[in-house]
Amino acid sequence: MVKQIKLNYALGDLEPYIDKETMNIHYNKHHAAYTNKTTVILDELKIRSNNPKVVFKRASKNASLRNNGGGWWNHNFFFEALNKPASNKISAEFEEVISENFGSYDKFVEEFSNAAATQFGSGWAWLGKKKDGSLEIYSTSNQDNCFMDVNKISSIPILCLDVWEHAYYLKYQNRRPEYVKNFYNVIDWSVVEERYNA
Ligand code: MN3
Repeated sequence: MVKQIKLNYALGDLEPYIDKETMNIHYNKHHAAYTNKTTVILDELKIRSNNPKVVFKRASKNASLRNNGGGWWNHNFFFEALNKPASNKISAEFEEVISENFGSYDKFVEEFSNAAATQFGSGWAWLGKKKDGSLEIYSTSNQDNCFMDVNKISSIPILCLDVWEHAYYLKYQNRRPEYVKNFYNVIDWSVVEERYNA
């Protein structure tokens, strides 16, 4: 049985950047549905683990697991690294890491935003840590992630952004770039830094 993470904030706490109603539908409807379906699928497949490396090993062979399982895991990872705008300061140490990799924090924002904006249709933008410790930015389609055998991404994710329309359409309609721009106000950098150091 897989679970949704408990949010460290109330549904309305990400306002004005992500509105309460979007969070409500996103977490309580979309994410809950992906999670429930994933539990059923894993049960049928007799997969007892909730480790993404195990769960998604043969994702290419099962579209339902790929779509619903990706929806379960990706949203947990996404919601876990969000928090109230006021509490989200990047540490000097981690800003240095970002600068070493991308030139500056602003350059990182530019590159990540570009990945999010240019992902055609539904999908995700990701920041990943490679084996040599360096960081890379990429995007995936639909609910795909790096643990699936459908791609050759080898870095470990430390941050992601949902760019499905359901993540922003109520508030932003077709203005995905504006949603992406506002995302940086609600990133919980302490979670991202912890993942980087893990
Ligand atoms: Mn979503």
